[in-house]
Amino acid sequence: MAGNGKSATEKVPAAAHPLSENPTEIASDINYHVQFNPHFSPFKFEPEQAFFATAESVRNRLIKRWEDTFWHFARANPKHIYYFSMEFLQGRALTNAIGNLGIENAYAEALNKLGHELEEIVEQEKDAALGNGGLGRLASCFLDSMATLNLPAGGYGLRYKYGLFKQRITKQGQEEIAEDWLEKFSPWEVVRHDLVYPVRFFGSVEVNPDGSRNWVGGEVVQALAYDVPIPGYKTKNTISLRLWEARACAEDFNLFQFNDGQYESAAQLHSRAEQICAVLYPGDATEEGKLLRLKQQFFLCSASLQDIISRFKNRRGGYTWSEFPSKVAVQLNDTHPTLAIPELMRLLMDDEGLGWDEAWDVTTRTIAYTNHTVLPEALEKWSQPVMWKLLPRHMEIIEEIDKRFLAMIKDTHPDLEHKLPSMRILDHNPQKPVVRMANLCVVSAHTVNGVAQLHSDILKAELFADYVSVWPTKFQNKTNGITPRRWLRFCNPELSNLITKRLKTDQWVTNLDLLSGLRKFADDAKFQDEWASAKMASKHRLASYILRVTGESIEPNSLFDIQVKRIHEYKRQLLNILGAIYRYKKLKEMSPEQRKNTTSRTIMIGGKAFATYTNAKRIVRLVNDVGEVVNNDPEVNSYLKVVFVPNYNVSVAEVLIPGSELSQHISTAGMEASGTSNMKFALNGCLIIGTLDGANVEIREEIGEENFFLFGARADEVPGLRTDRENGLFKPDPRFEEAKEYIRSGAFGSYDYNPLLDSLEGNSGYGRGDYFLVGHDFPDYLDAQARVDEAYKDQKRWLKMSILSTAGCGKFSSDRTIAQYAKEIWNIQECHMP
Ligand code: B1H
Repeated sequence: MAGNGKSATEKVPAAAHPLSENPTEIASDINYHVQFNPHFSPFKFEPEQAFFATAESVRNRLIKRWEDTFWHFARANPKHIYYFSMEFLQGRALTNAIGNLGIENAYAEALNKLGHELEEIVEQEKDAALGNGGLGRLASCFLDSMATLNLPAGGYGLRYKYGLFKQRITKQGQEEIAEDWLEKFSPWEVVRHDLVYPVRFFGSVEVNPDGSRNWVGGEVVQALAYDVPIPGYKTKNTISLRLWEARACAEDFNLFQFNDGQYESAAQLHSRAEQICAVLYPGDATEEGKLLRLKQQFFLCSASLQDIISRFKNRRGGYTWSEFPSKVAVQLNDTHPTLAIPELMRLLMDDEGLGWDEAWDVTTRTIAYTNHTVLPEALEKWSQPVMWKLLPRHMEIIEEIDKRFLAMIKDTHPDLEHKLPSMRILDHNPQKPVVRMANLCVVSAHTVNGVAQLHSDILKAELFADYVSVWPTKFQNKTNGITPRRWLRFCNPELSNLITKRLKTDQWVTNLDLLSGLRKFADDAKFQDEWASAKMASKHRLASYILRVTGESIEPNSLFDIQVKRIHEYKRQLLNILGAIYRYKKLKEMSPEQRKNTTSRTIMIGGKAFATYTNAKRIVRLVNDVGEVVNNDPEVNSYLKVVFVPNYNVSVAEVLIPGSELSQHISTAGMEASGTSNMKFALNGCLIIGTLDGANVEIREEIGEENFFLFGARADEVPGLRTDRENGLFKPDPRFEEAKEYIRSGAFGSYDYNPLLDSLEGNSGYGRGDYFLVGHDFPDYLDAQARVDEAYKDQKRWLKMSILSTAGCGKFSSDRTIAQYAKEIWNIQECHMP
């Protein structure tokens, strides 16, 4: 999608000589990069140097396909989809690139010739962690599927200097360290020095004699494009992730002040510009932090839309604005890029001279919105005074959208008039007037979707219920998915080779429904043996990893039980660790003989806590404190270990998930919009213990209820249970009291866990009165865990369930999700490179 000049009409250049796939020639190409693209002192060819040279060699192969794809799209001129996201959690790129290009063996051999092992070289790469969790990783899986499905598509995001923080675990719990993913450089990005757009902040609105309006003054920063190639699997199509970096204009550097020795004030505007892309999520506890986050959001929207409009205007054969929506689709990844709505209106009206109605028609037919959460604290609301200051023209436009929405409802849905205070975009609460971003999205987008069936149903029945009668066809479901390339084919070679051997085809990698062909082998003893060996290889790899990063030695013959995700009270890591504590206490009470009849477990918990989320940090500390006691208790530690896996990220997930046997997806029902790691685990033959929440519901439907360890309250029971609790009707199970009491007794050290435990007591309020129903679900959870222990004792039964898990995961390919978005929301077709 490069280029906004007249390039689209130029002659397509002749194809360059194809890049060799011969290992000897690849080796000499890698050597070439070491020599002529030197980033290090000469004659160093350690793994790190080998990684950068290898990545550059691979990148050149991608660049050829990338250029060809760009020209192909330019000629065919299809409708494009642009995925706007504040987060892309790409992880590492090398294995994925050579895997998608189908040249992993050639590169492995080439590196051997140079005295290196591919596995070791791959480990040198830093994760591109430009995201927090599921929402960001989903965006990256979507890009992989868009490229693989040959869709004319691209992603727009920000090039944060520091991605998600690195987590270090000390005796005190979690410590955050800035993650310098660009410390050396990223071999994958290409800076486009010719793609620069001005983005304005602050200033004022000027009214022209003809009544048109202009946003002027304030401060202007430059958005500079960095492109990352996204190769499709077994296709030449290679699309772009375009990340914007903020730069100050040269004129903003005050030479006069600098020469006068006032270095800091001379560079003030420069450092202000640099702050915009400095960190992934600037803490928003302060007003400065909030303003910076808002600036980031606007910066993404403005630069991306200017880029899209410039490309639209330069396309072959001219343009009329009314056909913009038949050439451009924009998908908003949650409300974070909502400002695309008023910004597109502004660009069309103030810069292109369209009237309101025409601009509104174009905008609303272009933009669609995905909601990813119903948690009230995650529903964005921006202060009106802050918005008026930073984006005065946009606030005028938002006021007008709000005004017209009110008029429309009064006119066409008078029955809804009494709902307008909560339905409208502007909340004029005098204490705290805000703009409700989700409402702006619902009013303006042509389609609104949730990310799993249950979540989409909740959106229609609760969060957006009042809008459904106004726009009955606006609301859709698109159940999330994951890319089978990264999350099975590449991260689990043993299992994927076995699957390919059994199915006698590797077509499942792009047609995941073919996995259902494994069902008929679920009872086959030979296949079960092979399945067990493949799993064991991954368990050994996982055990070595744990030993390396924690010093803890874990037993590959124990049941590997994993919960990895962001630490949040609604995800209920506390339920997991209370269960582990109860298990430990019971093991202590048993005789040695009794212990021998139990199922040995290794419980692994990992995830990052937001730096200012105190209870989440207490949970991290508790898991570590419990591990310290349990793992050093010689009576018990061959039956139970509790390990906190530090610094959970995409590449750690690629080691953990293949080696898992049981994974926990145990959120309070109705609170996890979808979850996507549940799909990754199930795809890798891991059984799930979980609640009826998010995509768990659909996973259980697909793999069969007998292969899923279900427990806990249902979403529709939750409000009643909370009311009961408030009315003093909750009777805690004695086992729950026993587990909490064990912590209070100091069994896991002297740290004061009372504030955390107190969140499980009382009878009312968010975060008090056990809002997340840990106490209510605890007995049912223990029963489900007992069923797990029993099932694991029968290895044939367990293996059958494991095979059926994988076999039932066809639906959860992001290829299926993206095909549905393409057809049902974007109305775009594939544009396959010959
Ligand atoms: C999800 C977020 C999110 N939902 C605010 N919402 C953020 C909200 O930086 N912020 O301000 C960042 C992220 N993330 C997740 O999206 C859901 O919790 C998961 O259930 C879901 O699977 C995932 C992808 O749809």
